[in-house]
Amino acid sequence: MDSVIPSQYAVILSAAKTPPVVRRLLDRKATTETFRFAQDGNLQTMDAIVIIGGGGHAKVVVCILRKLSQYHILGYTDLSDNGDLAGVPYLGLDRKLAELKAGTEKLNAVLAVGQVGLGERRCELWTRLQSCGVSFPLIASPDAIINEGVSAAEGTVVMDGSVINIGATLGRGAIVNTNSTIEHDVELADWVHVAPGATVSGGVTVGRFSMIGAGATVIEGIKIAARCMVGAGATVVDDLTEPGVYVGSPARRIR
Ligand code: JB2
Repeated sequence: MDSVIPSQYAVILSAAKTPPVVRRLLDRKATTETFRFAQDGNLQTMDAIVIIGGGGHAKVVVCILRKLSQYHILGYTDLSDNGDLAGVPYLGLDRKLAELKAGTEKLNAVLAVGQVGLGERRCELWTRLQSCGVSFPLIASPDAIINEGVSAAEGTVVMDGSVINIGATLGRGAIVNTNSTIEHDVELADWVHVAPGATVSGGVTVGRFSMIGAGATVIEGIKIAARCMVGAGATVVDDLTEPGVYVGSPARRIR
């Protein structure tokens, strides 16, 4: 089992007779750093991360981050204080990130404002926050299956139980939500959200900002344009060439 050493203990370590490797770590700007002993007994730093958004999606992201044991979660930002978020404290508004970034070499963030709808809002948020030097790593649940030959851009979040197969490419800020399937050679453009339990079959392309609703199925080879919203449980059997909302089986445009 890994043991986590919060930074306040690192200060105690510095006062004791400290091995050179530990001293090197302590000499770095450590305001947001935490250390842990990995299974091989070596001391490692944990990467500081801030959760953006404090709603339902954020809580699920917190659980995944904890399982990864790689990140020290500093807290979450939101438009207002939603109280304790699965044990994670509220830090303040998004401008808090610039302040935290000033005190550390590297600060990570995860965009955890999921919201059911098109991905424009997440893109706007990312653009604003990235300008203060924050990094958005790929966050992939250890309980997802990501097979060889998959590529994923920064800021993508892959949730528990999802399966992503060979040749799939995931764009920036994509959400591959719980128990969804992204088959071989699928292309998800930036800011796509595949909701829980959806199946995107082999060779499908999904355009920027589009969302595939919970439990929907897209059959193989289909092309979905940008800004399409596929309703929950829909079955997409024809290309969706225009932005719009598509529901039913077979999926038809309703607006
Ligand atoms: O600009 C923002 C901002 N705008 C909204 N900055 C920050 N830091 N936070 C922002 N938010 C916050 O995101 C809202 O104030 C709210 O607390 C949170 C969104 O929470 P909500 O529970 O409404 O949605 P969600 O995105 O966490 O979850 C939805 O989408 C998921 C994919 C839910 O419908 C879930 O059921 C779904 N699985």
